Amino acid sequence: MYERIKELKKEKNAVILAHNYQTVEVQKIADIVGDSFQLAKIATEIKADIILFCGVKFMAETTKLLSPATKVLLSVGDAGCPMADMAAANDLQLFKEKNPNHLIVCYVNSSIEVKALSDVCVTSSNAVNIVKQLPKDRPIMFLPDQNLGHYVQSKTNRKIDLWDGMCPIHHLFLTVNDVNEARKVYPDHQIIVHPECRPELVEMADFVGSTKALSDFAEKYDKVVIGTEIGLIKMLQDKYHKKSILPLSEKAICVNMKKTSLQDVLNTLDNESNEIFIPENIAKNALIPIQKMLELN
Ligand code: CIZ
Ligand code: SF4
Repeated sequence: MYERIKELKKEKNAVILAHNYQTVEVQKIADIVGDSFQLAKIATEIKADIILFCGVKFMAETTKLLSPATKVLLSVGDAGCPMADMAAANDLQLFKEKNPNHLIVCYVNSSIEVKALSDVCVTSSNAVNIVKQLPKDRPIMFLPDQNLGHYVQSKTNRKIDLWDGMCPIHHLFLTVNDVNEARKVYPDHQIIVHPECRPELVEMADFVGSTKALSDFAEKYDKVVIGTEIGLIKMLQDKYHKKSILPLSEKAICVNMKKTSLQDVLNTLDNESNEIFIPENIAKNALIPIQKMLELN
């Protein structure tokens, strides 16, 4: 299958991008593996006719926004993000009507319609840095992730209103008990977690960061327990055979991220299916918060 996919890639002048949470076998066929924004940005520098994004929908949409002339395909048509679905554009519109003075900060894990209503977009890598630069006299609404919003608030001393959303994987399947247990069993390991985890768990960790920051950390240390989606941990275990890299919990599996198989990669590329289309008026407005992020980053 690898050979067939490679042939198709050449034939169609296609590039395959895979998110850090994809399975190792899918990451191995990808040209580039990274976090969603890293990948969307790299995509603008690639000269390809087709970009096949192995991940979830909002990631392929961000890529399409930044590379509008390229055909962007999503590896599996119904791979979505439950957290992104927790912020509906019409609810945000209502909030804006009632709170016209608020600056709307959206996490990149949001729908394209929500982005189109936001002032600035952030990722888990740059959220703190960007919020620090926002005008101090405006209140902030952060959505959809209450946990990342809470983390940003703790690092910036800004009063932030938090949307009632969260990532079920990080919020429900990574617990304070898991940290207590890991400290007991692996006292010589660093415990590092993603800011989508609950605040009480974030406070207990030795380091908090995006998937990119967690990977960079694991490059420097030989013994780490990582609290995030299992795909990143499997990727790092595969890369650093000799290190002790352990998951904080084996239960933190994002079903949507795991929908993509090698067969899907092959079929999607072969049939050029699951193409991402963004209506022009939405694309125009959704690009504004993304460009603002690039400018402030
Ligand atoms: O932006 C991404 O790729 C996500 C979802 C998380 C991260 O920390 O990289
Ligand atoms: Fe969405 Fe959480 Fe899955 Fe990331 S891990 S795609 S935030 S549900």
